[in-house]
Amino acid sequence: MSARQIRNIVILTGAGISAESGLGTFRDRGGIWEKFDWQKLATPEAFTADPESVHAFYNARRENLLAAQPNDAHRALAALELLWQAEERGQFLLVTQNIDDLHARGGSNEVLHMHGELLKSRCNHCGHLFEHEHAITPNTPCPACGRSGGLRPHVVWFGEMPLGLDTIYEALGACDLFVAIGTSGTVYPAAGFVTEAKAAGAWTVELSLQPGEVSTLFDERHYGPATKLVPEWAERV
Ligand code: BV8
Repeated sequence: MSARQIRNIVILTGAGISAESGLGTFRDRGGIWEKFDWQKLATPEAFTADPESVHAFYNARRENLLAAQPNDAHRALAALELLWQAEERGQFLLVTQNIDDLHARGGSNEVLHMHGELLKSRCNHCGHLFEHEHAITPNTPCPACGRSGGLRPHVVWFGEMPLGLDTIYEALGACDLFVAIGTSGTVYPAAGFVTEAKAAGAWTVELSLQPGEVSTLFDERHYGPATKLVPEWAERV
């Protein structure tokens, strides 16, 4: 499919795009889920059982994030978004599984965080959703209703429904090009997006350090560090 024919594009990113910004991935050697047990830290049951430890886990990741900077892969996607809109090429949807804000800090205007955002929390008492950089504990009062014990990170835990699925499936159903960047293809429903895109007739591309769990489903695959692969690929689109 020549670049000119591509109108609607859906890009899915995972932890690999932020690895060179110093944020750990999950399943690589020395990854987050090698050091921490996701069943004890990233499920609603874990939060009910031990909110102190869950808050400490996300507070530590939040501190790491505040010290991290976007990289050339984040910036290349931001530039492509601008070009796509300037040339009115068609739909451009950037979906990330990452809870970091490096796409936005890299210049992206629209980012759909399907697994939530680390710099946001919400109150289980009053539903208030707010941005913050400071640490949260079970005793931290809600800035809206003032009650404590109800705040939780605005992230999607295992067993919880991801965010924005309607928007994502609609875009996948109309896309000409689907690109997965720095994701291992192990977590659903994100790992199933390539199948949805193919069903819509889209050309599918995997950019990652190594083949993921659903690599064989992609029409085109390139392996290497995101800061090299993504700018090169964005040049060609
Ligand atoms: C749900 C937020 C109901 C929190 C995360 C079907 C089959 C089997 C299981 C399921 C299924 N459907 C649902 C499930 C259950 C579960 C699931 O998939 N389990 C897995 C483990 C089998 N899914 C859920 O529970 C989901 N919810 O299903 O709700 C539902 C939904 C829809 C419709 C009906 C019902 C919710 C899952 C979300 C959990 N939250 N994160 C937090 O961050 O703490 S998941 C977390 O891991 C990330 O967000 C990400 O999504 C996911 C995968 O990680 P990746 O980003 O891919 O990172 P990973 O480390 O794995 O890979 C990194 C890759 O980068 C590697 O390939 C590496 O080679 C590459 N790389 C490394 N360095 C670089 C690089 N690439 C380029 N450059 C580099 N420098």
